[in-house]
Amino acid sequence: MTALSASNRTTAEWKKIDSAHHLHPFTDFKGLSDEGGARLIVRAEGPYLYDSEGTKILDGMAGLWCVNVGYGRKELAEAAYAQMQELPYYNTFFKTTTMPATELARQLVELTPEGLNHAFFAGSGSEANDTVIRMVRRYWALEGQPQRQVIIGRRNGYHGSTLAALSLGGMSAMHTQSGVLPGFAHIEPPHWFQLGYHEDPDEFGVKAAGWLEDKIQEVGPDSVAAFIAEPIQGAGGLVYPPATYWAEIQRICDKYDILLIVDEVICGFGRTGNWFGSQTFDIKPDLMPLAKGMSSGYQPIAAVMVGDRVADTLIAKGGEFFHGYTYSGHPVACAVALENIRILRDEGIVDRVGSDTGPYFQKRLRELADHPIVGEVRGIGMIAGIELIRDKARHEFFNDVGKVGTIARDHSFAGGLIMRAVYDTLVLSPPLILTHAHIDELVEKVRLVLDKTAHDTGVTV
Ligand code: PXG
Repeated sequence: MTALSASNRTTAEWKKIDSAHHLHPFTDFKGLSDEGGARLIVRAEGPYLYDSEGTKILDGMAGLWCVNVGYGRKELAEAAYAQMQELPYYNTFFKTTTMPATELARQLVELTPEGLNHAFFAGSGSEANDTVIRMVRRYWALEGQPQRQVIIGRRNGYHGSTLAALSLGGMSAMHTQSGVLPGFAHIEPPHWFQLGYHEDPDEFGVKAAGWLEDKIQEVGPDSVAAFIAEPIQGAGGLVYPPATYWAEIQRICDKYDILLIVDEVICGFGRTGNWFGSQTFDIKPDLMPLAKGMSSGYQPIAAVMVGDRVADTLIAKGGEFFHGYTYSGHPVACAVALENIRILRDEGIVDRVGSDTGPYFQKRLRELADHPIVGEVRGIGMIAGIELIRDKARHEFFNDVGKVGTIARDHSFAGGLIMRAVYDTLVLSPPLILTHAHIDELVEKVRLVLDKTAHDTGVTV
């Protein structure tokens, strides 16, 4: 077998072929092609990526919030190789199972909060969330309340890109392009810095949770099936909930008897310093979609953890559930997820994010808060947002929202650090294996990015 990297195509040739034939996700096709095509990533090790020009890049996003154990873990490759040789594929439909799927379900039940005793497998976070919608609707139909159809999500919430998942989510650009399916409603996220800056954060948290109650009243309590949210809103700009928010959300869901779906696709598998964000914020989900860090991105795999309330009904009253994917419980993906969980646990990675590297990462990033264009630094564990602002004293944001974020993002890429910009918030979600030295390197790079961005926007540093 010859690796493609051994081919003698030049970088320019790769880029040309890619531009000619490859449509990239969330990309302006023509814009990318006009810029000369995509950057070619050829290998990676630990928290570093290398492009075809040999440039070493610190990956502050762990791929797309997913490579929790870092790159180059041979054990994961070996787990895939061993499973491929023994049984590369068999499905879990038609009364069959495989050992990796069964064992992974068992371990996920053990790891996740109490009461989530069943797993349904999927291939991506989007598929997991489509599964969630199917389960919620089926649950209410079986409970004799089929009119409970509406699932409430949050503006800028991200739950995936299929038509159903984007409807669940609150990304207006996606809604405008594709339309929204019936049966979905959205409330504002608890974004204190933008929506409640002049209020006490705890009071704002209660108020923001109250928007759920308002929406339930508006839709009609008998029509609402569930509420979905990420513990920390990730792709929507790192919205960190005030301390009072989640307890109040839980109380409102209980009061109206609606299901609580906690999307752990980003927060799961150690990112917040616990195995799940639900543990960090003391939430009791009825349904919990998982993906990304479940295999550290080494294989596409996702799951929905199903709480007893829903599972008991689906099992006892449901008969056949007409839902599933060819790759539900794919044995190779499950074998890799199992080995990934072993690494996260046995190497103490999750524990370290909770007690050592996570607090250090947050402390060092907060040193940037005194920078003239930094309005707020927020986050926990290995997830953080740095919101840029034009005038701190007056709490005035930049006019053309997103422009300054993009300038910063471009400086970051040029300086060898992958950092996302969501509007004017810089987002970091690095591999969980960062050492203190890696964190120091990252923070230095971010400081340089801020200085250059301030310079470009005319703010004196
Ligand atoms: N839920 C959450 C919370 C996510 O962040 C999904 C579901 C969907 O997962 P899949 O595997 O279908 O992509 C996600 C995905 C970004 C970015 O630019 C974020 C995601 C995906 C792609 C890009 O921040 N999150």
